[in-house]
Amino acid sequence: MSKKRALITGINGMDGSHLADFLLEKNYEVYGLERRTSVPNRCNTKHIENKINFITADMTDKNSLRKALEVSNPHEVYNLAAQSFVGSSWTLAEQTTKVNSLGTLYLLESINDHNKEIKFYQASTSEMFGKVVEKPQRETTPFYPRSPYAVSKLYAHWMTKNFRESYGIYACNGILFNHESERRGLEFVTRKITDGVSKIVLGLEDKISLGNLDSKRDWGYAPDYVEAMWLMLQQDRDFFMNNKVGDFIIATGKCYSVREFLDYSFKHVGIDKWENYVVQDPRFMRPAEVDYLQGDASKARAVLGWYPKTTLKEMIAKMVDNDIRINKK
Ligand code: NAP
Ligand code: F7E
Repeated sequence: MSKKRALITGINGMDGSHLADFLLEKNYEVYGLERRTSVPNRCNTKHIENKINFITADMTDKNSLRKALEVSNPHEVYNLAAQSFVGSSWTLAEQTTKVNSLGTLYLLESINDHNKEIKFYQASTSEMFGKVVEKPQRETTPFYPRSPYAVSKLYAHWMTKNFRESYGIYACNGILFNHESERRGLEFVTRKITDGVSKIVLGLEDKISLGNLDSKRDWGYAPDYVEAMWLMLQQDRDFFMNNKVGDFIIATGKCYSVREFLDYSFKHVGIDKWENYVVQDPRFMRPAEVDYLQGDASKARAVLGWYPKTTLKEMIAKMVDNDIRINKK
């Protein structure tokens, strides 16, 4: 039997690279959409570089997406590309909207033109719940986005639903809560902390500068979460369309503050009082904050058989140890 083909946008990002690992393991032919950069940006995919069919395209350039579909002719498309950093979305509101909102529209329209049988995964986000109106958040919880990033993702979320209902496309929204890994970008709070802890323990730095320490997040491990993306696209088409099972919360159900994340990270290297090494800097505060996110993934467990496998402490240990290894060099 010929291999299944998957096209991943944002292949070199954290999730894109973990999903590529996962799909290669399942014997997929993997096509990775990457944007043109002056210096190659394949740190996360270096180890599988020769197994991926890279395609240069850009989410803001519809024609390039159309060509990417022609070249890859995929069975499944995973739309992971985004301006994904909430903190920058106020200064980059227009670019965030072009990539995250219009980019998704262009991709959906191109799929509709190219082949309606393609199964489509959209990277939706818990940020859409923003100023939460219910705890924990479920698929039925109303949205209240609090940043240009969240607003842009809400557009893409509804457009994905709209293409499902208007054109019968198997288009699925994974509403993923925060997930992290050793490949997380350095500006996100978890990696900023694990990288900072590693530098402190190695004597390279003496403090970490952070913003709001009171916000709470439901943090999972990215390699666990890419499995959920794949499972969402493996449902029977008729069952999917008839039961409107298309949107899923993916979360651990557990909620911790940034302070608790600091506590676990420093304790991992034997430091009990993290307060001695952390300073608050207004530069890292946001114009509007999301205070509390906690997801209820019981629908994913019931329909997909998915559940998170890695605990927060296990993930922190992996991230800190990895950063110590990198920063020792
Ligand atoms: P990430 O590491 O920031 O990766 C995003 C990828 O998108 C990068 O590879 C980036 O390319 C690419 N990209 C940005 N602009 C592009 C453009 N104009 N054209 C083509 N590619 C472009 O993000 P992630 O954490 O893996 O997240 C994956 C997706 O899930 C994103 O859509 C994010 O919004 C969403 N999400 C993430 C989380 C989370 O906690 N991680 C939770 C919910 C949803 P470069 O490598 O060139 O920068
Ligand atoms: O912030 C606080 C910050 O930037 C988490 C993205 O993947 O998950 C991510 O968005 C919290 C916020 O992630 C610093 O104010 C304190 O309350 O790590 P973050 P995020 O904004 O939750 C969602 C689900 C996505 O969809 C996004 O793409 O930590 N915080 N001090 C800080 N955050 C950062 N980055 N830096 C600090 O110094």
